[in-house]
Amino acid sequence: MTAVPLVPAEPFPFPLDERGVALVVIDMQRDFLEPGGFGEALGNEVRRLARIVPTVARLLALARGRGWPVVHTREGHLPDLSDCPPAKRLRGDPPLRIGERGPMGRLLIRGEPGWEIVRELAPLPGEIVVDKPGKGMFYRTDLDDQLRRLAVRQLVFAGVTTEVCVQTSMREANDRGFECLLLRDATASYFPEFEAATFAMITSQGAIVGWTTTLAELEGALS
Ligand code: TIU
Repeated sequence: MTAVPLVPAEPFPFPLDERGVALVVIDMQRDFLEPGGFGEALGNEVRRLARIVPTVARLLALARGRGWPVVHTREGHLPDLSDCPPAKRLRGDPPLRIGERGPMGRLLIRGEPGWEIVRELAPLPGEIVVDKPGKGMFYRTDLDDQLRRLAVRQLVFAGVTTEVCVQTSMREANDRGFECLLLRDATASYFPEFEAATFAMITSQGAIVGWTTTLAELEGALS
């Protein structure tokens, strides 16, 4: 048995096995981070999300340097909206709903400028890019098969937003048997109180959904 590093974490240290870990970066798209996108159309003040970009960039560099598989997700819909149910499309102001035209193209539509991942965090060739129509990264995607082919058992999570697509994806991953570690300083919500609530929820009851840590603690454990 090879000893695995213990990452200081809540609610207790996370035994990180680099033979089966992947990094997952959720939805770091212009539509959520920049003014004029889908996040703002829903009535949110978007600027606090961009503050995590340098931390996520450092995390990506760490994962790439250590040879971990890297997964990027993008939330978005087909131009004809056939994959967007009314329960989702009817949110927000009518002129600013999914599929309507904004300053970065049609809101949350695949291929539009606003749907792109921010330049600083662009996927590299060979990395897994998952296009998802929902909040969870496994809903109507082949990610489960891709991760199993790579013998991935543990997932390190970053991205936005903490209580929507990140938490949903962590819960889906937990049900599928993956151990999940969320980096508190590499995720963000439009609502700071929801970040704290999410961290408390997922780590409660002995890591019922997963663990949380910081990038510095992860880097320290691996150095
Ligand atoms: N609205 C919100 O907080 N999030 C989303 O709609 N998608 C993601 O979290 N990616």
